[in-house]
Amino acid sequence: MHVNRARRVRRQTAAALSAAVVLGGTALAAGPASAAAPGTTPAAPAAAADCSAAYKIEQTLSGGTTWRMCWHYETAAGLVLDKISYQPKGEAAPIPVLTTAKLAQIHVPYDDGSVEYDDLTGAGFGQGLMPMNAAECPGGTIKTVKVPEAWNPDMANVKGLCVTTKARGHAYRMSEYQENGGVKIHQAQGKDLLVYAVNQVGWYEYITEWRFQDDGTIQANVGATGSLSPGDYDAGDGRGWPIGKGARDYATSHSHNVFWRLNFGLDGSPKAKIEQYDSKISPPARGGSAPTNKTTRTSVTKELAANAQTMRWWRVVSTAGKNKDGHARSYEIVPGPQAKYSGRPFTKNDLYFTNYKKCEQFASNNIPNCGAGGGKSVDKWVNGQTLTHPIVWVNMGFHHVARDEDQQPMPVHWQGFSLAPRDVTAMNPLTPADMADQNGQPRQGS
Ligand SMILES: [Cu+2]
Repeated sequence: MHVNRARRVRRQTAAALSAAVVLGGTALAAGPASAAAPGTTPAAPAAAADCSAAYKIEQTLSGGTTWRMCWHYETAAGLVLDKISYQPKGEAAPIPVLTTAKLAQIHVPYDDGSVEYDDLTGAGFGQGLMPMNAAECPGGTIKTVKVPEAWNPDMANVKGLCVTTKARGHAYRMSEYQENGGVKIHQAQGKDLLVYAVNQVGWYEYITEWRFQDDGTIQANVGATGSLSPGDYDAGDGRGWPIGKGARDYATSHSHNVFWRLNFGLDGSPKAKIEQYDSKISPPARGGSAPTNKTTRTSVTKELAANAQTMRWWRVVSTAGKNKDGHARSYEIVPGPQAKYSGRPFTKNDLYFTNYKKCEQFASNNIPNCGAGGGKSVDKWVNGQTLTHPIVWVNMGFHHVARDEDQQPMPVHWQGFSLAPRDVTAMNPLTPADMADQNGQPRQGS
């Protein structure tokens, strides 16, 4: 037997109540679960970000880079980051990067075909915001989040958003050989700003994490932890994995297909261009000593459902700003490791580029009404429109075949992608002052 929706909600509510008790809140027993009926989630995404002090995040990292953003919390989408800007040292003003960045769905189909969930819009993801204690936000601050339309009044205000920093290891290392025969080691240890929240859905707890690196890179990750659903221990070979003694207790395999929605605002403009790059390797030419590789650019001018391929990549290019080398600023989309699930039209592609439409907010089981024939999933929104204000949808699937180590608790498994700055600054934003003259012309060692 699989855990049905009602039971998942009950479990979630029970956990939320016990968490409230831990925090000293008053637990109410009455009916939040009854408010959990599908379709009751409010439709409209929140209006313009409230960026009063409580909703502002600003962090200068050790390399001199400052990230700024606003955050808000939506009933279905959970944590939403707005007006994200990046200001490395040497830039006079913040460089706007993203207008809005958020999760757009976590789709969880089970391998035996018994059930599939849309965790954001159909299973109460946003309602499951979990309180954190100081230990799980090391060195940071935990902000209080107001959960709109909270099913459980005791969980309407949750200390649930961690803002902290973390060492990343080497940002760079370089040996510089001096004329006197010595070696000067240039090295820097990188630092990231981390913003994360934990949402419980059924037996799972999802960590939604955003990392903002001092070198301009943004990473979006979702980590799944908590517990395997005990109601799903009935699969056989090929659909599950035995996690109890011997050939018993087969946990049903399933996928977590996580979608993100990115609304770029590079240099303050929603009008960006999308480019796809592909490389083709050919055998050595006659007389040549090695294979050749030619990289070509394709302008993506119309809505597109795109797929990763070896040596293929995409970037979102600013139409409003250039770096000090005169190159258009851009961010490259770097998918992480993934297992794409081909079972539904909206999971069949790794990326979707759609033209902005306010009602298009969730990759599947979309809540706002896009009108007759408007469609409920992102695949339907790729229908030939010219991209004047592109929205980027990233789909990263993880096929979870359980293992003995998954109990108990289940170790976090991560999936996500990066956005890498490409020509946002004229040089490495962490270049030390004594190498600032090496733009396009590195000094030769002696
Ligand atoms: Cu899983």
